Amino acid sequence: MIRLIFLMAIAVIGLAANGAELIVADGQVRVPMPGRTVTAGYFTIQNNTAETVSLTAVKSSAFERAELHQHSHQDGVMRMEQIPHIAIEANTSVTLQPGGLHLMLFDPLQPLLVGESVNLSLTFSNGQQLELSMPLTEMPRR
Ligand SMILES: [Cu+2]
Repeated sequence: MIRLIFLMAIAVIGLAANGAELIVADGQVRVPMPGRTVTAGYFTIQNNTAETVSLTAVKSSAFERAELHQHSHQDGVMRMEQIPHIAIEANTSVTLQPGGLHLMLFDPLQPLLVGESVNLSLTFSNGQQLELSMPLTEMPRR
């Protein structure tokens, strides 16, 4: 029994150490335009592990649905499409930003106000899950 507890302790320490190897920074979620129910989220993922890790799923209790999207140019038209995952190669970072990779959020389940924040749960291909809080920011005017 003592041996089992010892092994479990090692497993927990292992997970904790692993937890520092994927870092999400500079997160923000835009407040939707008035009357709109779709918005976008942006952040940077730093992969400090020795292997490629993919972001495979995102959930938020503040939205009905979240999808990973990318922008592409087709025949001079800017389009966006859903992608199954975002891969971050070993010791690199990937930034989700306007005009590029982004998080698409659908159908808010709560009032969204600039300055408040929403929670996001990010699931990665290595089994790691990150629970994050990201500030709500104003949609830039065009
Ligand atoms: Cu999109």
